[in-house]
Amino acid sequence: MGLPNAGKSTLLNSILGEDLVITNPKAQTTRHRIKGILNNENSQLVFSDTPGILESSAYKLQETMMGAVKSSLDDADLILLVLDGQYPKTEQFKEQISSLSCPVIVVMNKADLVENQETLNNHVLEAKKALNTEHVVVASAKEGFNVSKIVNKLIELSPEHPPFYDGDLVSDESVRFLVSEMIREQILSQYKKEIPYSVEVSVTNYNEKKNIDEIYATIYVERESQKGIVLGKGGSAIKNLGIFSRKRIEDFIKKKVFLSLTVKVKKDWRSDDQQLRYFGYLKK
Ligand SMILES: Nc1nc2c(ncn2[C@@H]2O[C@H](COP(=O)(O)OP(=O)(O)OP(=O)(O)O)[C@@H](O)[C@H]2O)c(=O)[nH]1
Ligand SMILES: [Mg+2]
Repeated sequence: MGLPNAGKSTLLNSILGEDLVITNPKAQTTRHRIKGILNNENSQLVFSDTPGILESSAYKLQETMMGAVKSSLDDADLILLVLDGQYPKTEQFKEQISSLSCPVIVVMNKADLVENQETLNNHVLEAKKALNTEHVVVASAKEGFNVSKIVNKLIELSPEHPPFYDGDLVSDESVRFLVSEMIREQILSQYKKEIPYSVEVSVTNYNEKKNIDEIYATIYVERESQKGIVLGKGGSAIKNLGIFSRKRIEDFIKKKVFLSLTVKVKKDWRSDDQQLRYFGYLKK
């Protein structure tokens, strides 16, 4: 758990050694609870990546995102609280952390961006005191610094239990879902202002062929004007989006991809229960 942009998803990818979940400098990148599984010789850790905690919700979508945080916390044996080491805002979590019954490990992330060692040391001391925990690890998810230390701590503090998942599975999410997220990741990178927040992506068809996977996806926007922006002049923006998305997906599935993107308007989908259910944000 942590605030938007603290580096939760980057940390999960670094732990897994794979770009499973999407990351971006824009806040509110993660919208769902997404599981990632780390299998070691004698252990299995099941992580839930969660959306960043918001103080208030302007859209129904954000309410469902906070529901995903809550369900993850309710299920967890251990909590990893990821803080931005530059501005840890420890006090903000004091009450919530004290109400949890499971152990909490605090990750003082983005250590590479904190220039002064003394500042970092002070942030660690403050976190230990405010959150009443000995488990504070200074780390950089982006550079992989101290990531194995976090994993070792998690294994040490985890309860013993038979594995939940078989073998080498890295996630129980469908490839369709992961692919739609990767397209959304490229939208976050390539479009400005409200576009990334107004967009949802859904894979409508996935045909696995011998040497190539054919993927058809629809990008939903809230208004007609946004459709024009996503397409760009003469379709130039969506063409670019297709190129970068295809590359991202190919790197992940390690196979050639044919990708076709369509844009549709679903008016005000972020505030509409029926649409949110359709996109998997609300239980059926
Ligand atoms: N320099 C530096 N950047 C980092 C580090 N960890 C994450 N970042 C960057 O911080 C930004 C946010 O990272 P995310 O992993 O998407 O953050 P998040 O907490 O999952 O954000 P939400 O999903 O919006 O809640 C990205 O641009 C990352 O590259 C780090 O240790 N050092
Ligand atoms: Mg995230």
